[in-house]
Amino acid sequence: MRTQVGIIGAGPAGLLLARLLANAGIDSVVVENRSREYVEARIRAGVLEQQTVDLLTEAGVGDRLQRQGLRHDGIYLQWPGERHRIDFPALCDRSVWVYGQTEVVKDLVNARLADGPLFFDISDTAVVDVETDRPKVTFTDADGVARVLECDVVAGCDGFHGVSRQAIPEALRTTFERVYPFAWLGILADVEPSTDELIYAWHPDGFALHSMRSPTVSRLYVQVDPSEKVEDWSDDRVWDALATRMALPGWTLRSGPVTEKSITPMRSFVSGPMRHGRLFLAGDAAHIVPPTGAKGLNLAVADVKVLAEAITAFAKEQRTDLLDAYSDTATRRVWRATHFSWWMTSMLHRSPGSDPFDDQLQLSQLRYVSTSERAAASLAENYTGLPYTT
Ligand code: FAS
Ligand code: PHB
Repeated sequence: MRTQVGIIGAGPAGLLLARLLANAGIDSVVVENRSREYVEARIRAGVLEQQTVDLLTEAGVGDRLQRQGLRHDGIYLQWPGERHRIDFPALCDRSVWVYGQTEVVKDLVNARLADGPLFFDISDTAVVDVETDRPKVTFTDADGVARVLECDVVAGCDGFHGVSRQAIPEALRTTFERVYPFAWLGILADVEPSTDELIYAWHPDGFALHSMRSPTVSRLYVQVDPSEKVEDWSDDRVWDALATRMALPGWTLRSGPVTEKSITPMRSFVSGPMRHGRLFLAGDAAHIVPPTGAKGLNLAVADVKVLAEAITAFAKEQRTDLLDAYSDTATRRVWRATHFSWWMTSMLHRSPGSDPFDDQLQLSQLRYVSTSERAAASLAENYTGLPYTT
């Protein structure tokens, strides 16, 4: 088979790249090792930056998002006895939108199936000849047929556990990693959210987050030890921990049937460069942020916006300057999101071995961000998404 761009991975990065390229009249083939049902059901991110919403809308995949997405003009920061709102429009004239990644992926899969080939359930994926001008993606398709996809460019959008990053010789790769001594246990529950906007709560027992997916579905998280297992946490234990950690006089946490429960480890990870020859990495294939800053999905979108523009300039005008600049351009934003996500995580989570001095530092930071307009504006502009040009 032959195409202009071979895309590995049908997550947000791979699917959005395929859409942006199709809109530019550039052919691509997307290959994915999971089923359609699996990728569309994978519970992940929930918060979209305004510019992510704008990009999806401009790309023609934002209709349902515009109808069902929930615009949020702020978040609450909480610590025992106090809850403060960070007012995004007042501080940085931007908002965010709550719309589950599962829904983004469904919208993008539907668009992709109309635009071009999308192979689900493949296996044995490999990237070869990336140092030549005829790189290839080899794989076995769902029918067990060995395939060779010849491309002009390969986009590695296959996430943290994919094969693309490994196709860059280890001697040429630099990785930075911080594994946090805690994880998030997340639940989906069929219950009306107990808040209009997200609550990020610091508590001596550990962090808690109240998010949501719709007016009838809540999404909540509690900080747990990374060694804990989902079966260690009954629904009642989760609800008790959430109620304790987000307690506030006059406020009640509504509970309801838990429909999904999972534990996500927390790490910061950056791998560079994000390009080797004709192979370009985007999204979690190149970087992972802890979800505290709601950056993961939005960072994947930002990578793909830059990469789509670079590939289009190459395909249409034989320009290589944007391709050559891609890794540096994308990595600059990756580090800004990595720092912000680390900062939000460090401010809100008690680590094992935290002492009263650590607690006071975190509480002082929370009070400062909640009461200083300048400090709050810094959080607001990062959380809602700095302009793509920075
Ligand atoms: P993805 O991992 O989404 O997609 C990669 C795709 O490549 C997958 O479909 C995978 O099946 C496929 N693939 C992998 N190996 C392959 C191979 N060899 N051949 C073919 N295909 C292959 N972000 C937030 O902002 N907020 C959150 O709350 C949040 N929660 C998360 C919870 C979990 C458990 C995880 C893992 C991530 C979470 N994230 C969150 C981050 C997440 O949203 C990612 O940033 C986002 O999915 C990045 O999208 P992609 O780069 O497309 O990677
Ligand atoms: C979510 O709704 O899943 C969510 C929201 C904000 C975060 C992380 C996760 O920071």
